[in-house]
Amino acid sequence: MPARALCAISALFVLLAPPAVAETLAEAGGLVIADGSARAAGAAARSGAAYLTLSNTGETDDRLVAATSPAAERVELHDHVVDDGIARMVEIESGIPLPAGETVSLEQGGMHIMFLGLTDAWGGDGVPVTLVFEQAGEVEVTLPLAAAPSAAHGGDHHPEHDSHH
Ligand SMILES: [Cu+2]
Repeated sequence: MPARALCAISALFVLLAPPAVAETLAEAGGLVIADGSARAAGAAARSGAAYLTLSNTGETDDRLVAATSPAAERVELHDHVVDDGIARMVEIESGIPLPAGETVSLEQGGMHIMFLGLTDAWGGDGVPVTLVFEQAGEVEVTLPLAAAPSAAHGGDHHPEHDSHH
């Protein structure tokens, strides 16, 4: 890709970025992985969710096909759907498409990386995750751990932990 195009994209990104600095976690191929965070579903939760921004600055479509982590027994790619006014999570079986030139955000209330059965590797300096891309291959990142949400409201409780009303 010409350097000029990269500059244009960077400039745009800076303009659109929130006041909190967008922190790049990793780059691989044309992919830029930024703004990562992970949080447990609650103080005593055995599940958690992670969010990040995936920018495909390359010229080839890519796809996030899976994620693995020693911090959980199972890691799945999830989305939220609303059935009869009730939000629930579904696994994204086919992965998350990352079209060339586009930025895809995994954020609260939307797509996320789901951690089921948290292990001792969850916490401390962050949550280690290996992202598996169709084109870019495996990319390791460490996602900063955010405080668990209050019990009042949270969009990412796994159903069996969702005890609020
Ligand atoms: Cu989920």
